[in-house]
Order: sequence, then C-alpha cells, then structure tokens
Amino acid sequence: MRARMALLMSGTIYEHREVLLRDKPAAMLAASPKGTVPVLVLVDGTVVDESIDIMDWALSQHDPEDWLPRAEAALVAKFDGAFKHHLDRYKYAGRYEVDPLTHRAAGLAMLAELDERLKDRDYLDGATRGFSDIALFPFVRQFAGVEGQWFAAHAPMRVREWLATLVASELFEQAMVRTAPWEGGQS
Ligand SMILES: N[C@@H](CCC(=O)N[C@@H](CS)C(=O)NCC(=O)O)C(=O)O
Repeated sequence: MRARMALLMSGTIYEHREVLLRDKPAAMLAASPKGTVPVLVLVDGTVVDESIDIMDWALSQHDPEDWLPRAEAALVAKFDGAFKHHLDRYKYAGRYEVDPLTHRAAGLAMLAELDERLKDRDYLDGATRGFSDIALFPFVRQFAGVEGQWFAAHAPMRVREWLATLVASELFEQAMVRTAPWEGGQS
C-alpha cells in the first residue's frame, strides 16, 4: 500500500500487476528472486524490490507534498523492524506458537510513542502527511484490524484519529484498488 501511495503521489505512470502470493508469476521471480511484493521494474530494467525503496524512488521523481525531506528514517526503521515483528506474532500467534497478548502489549507500547509525537502535530512529520505517516500507517491499520473492538477501546486516542484520517484519505482509497491477478504474457 505504501509503495502504491508513493507512486500515486509522485504521478508516476506505472502498470499495476496484482499477484497471488501462492502462485507467483515467473516474471516476478525472474525480476526479484526473493519472492516478496512489491516489486517495481523500471523502464531501464532496474528492479526495486523493497517498499521503502520504491517510496524513495517514486518521490525522488516528484514529491509534491514534500514527503522526502521530512522523512524520519529511524522511526520508519523501528516500525519496519520491532513493530512488524510484534504485529506478525500478534496476528499469526498460532503460526509462530507464541502468546499473542505479549506481542499485542509490545505493539501497543510502541503506539504510545506515536501518540506522544502526535500531541503537538497532526501527522508524524508535521502539520501535513509525510513519508513516515505513509510508511507506518499500513502496519498500524493491520494491528487495528486484528481485534477491532479491543483497538477502539485501548489504542491511544490520537493514534486512532491519525489512523482514521489516513484510511479515509482519497490517496488511500485510490491505492486500495484490487485488480484481477496478472497473468504472464498480458500487459
Ligand atoms: N520489507 C519488505 C517486505 C515485503 C513482504 O514481506 N511482503 C509480503 C507480503 S506483505 C510478501 O511478499 N510475502 C511473500 C509471501 O507471502 O510469499 C517490503 O516492505 O518490501
């Protein structure tokens, strides 16, 4: 989602190829053998296969809302690392054979840090949305979705409001489009 949102924000013209993770197209694996999405293939053949790198690339082309200069790499790295770790174990506790509540609590503690930042600004990077908001909120949205009622009752208020605003944005709505899986050979 964050890669798509940055591509949309940058106005980049791109072909969106939806893939089924259980049936990855050979063309995707040829471009990026690690087999994770998203994968961006540039016209010169360069492959960018980390979502943060796709955001960086897209915004380096065009960044009308000044997301890049306000990006906070340490915050983004922390949520890509520790928060994602706890999110996965909270969401898929059975798969990891762990106690989900331990990871829910750890994730919640990290949301308290975001809440603190949001005390004096509407978004993580300032008064308007920026790189960090777009990089982080899809994870927070997933976290909120595991137990909606629990999140509504326990997550910090500013984080809930921040999340609701980003989810309600036109940019997110545009990025949410679902298309039929791409079949190799089509364009
Ligand atoms: N750090 C990577 C993580 C990408 C990632 O793990 N993507 C998941 C889907 S959200 C995936 O492709 N998993 C491979 C699979 O499930 O086979 C990024 O943000 O680009």
